[in-house]
Amino acid sequence: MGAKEQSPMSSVPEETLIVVKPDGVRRGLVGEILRRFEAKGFSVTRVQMLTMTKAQAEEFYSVHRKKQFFGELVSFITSGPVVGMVLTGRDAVATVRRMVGATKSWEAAAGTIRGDYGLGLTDNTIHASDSQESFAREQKTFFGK
Ligand code: 3AN
Repeated sequence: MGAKEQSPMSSVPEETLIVVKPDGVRRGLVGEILRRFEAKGFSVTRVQMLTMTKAQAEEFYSVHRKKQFFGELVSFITSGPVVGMVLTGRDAVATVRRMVGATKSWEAAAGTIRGDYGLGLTDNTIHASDSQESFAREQKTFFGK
């Protein structure tokens, strides 16, 4: 068995971070998003609402610094309050990203959060960490430690 594989009987919990973006908060989707992750079986182990500062947003999205949409992304994520949650459970990073859906909300599969609740790209309702390394950096940036 490879390092990433688990026996069907064992379940080593993993952590990931989701952030309900300003469009999701403005549209009153925090409860529905939280409900989906709890119903799936994840534990919400940390939660906070805040409005990101520009510096915090630039660090949060630092992997996209060179992209042409970086300025738009930072200005959008700082445009209003967001809600961050640490979710803990089996294979959390990959499982949560499947539940979030494709980046382009209009193409995201029905049944995913982006597929069910929006049509946006920059304003695509929710962020989810794409790896354990991203989770570690994003958690520190979001919560301050
Ligand atoms: P995901 O959030 O699905 O992992 P990434 O990591 O490729 O997507 O992009 C990070 C964020 O940047 C996306 N959630 C979206 O808000 C924004 N974004 C991605 N591609 C574009 C683009 N071409 N134009 C504007 N914003 C974009």
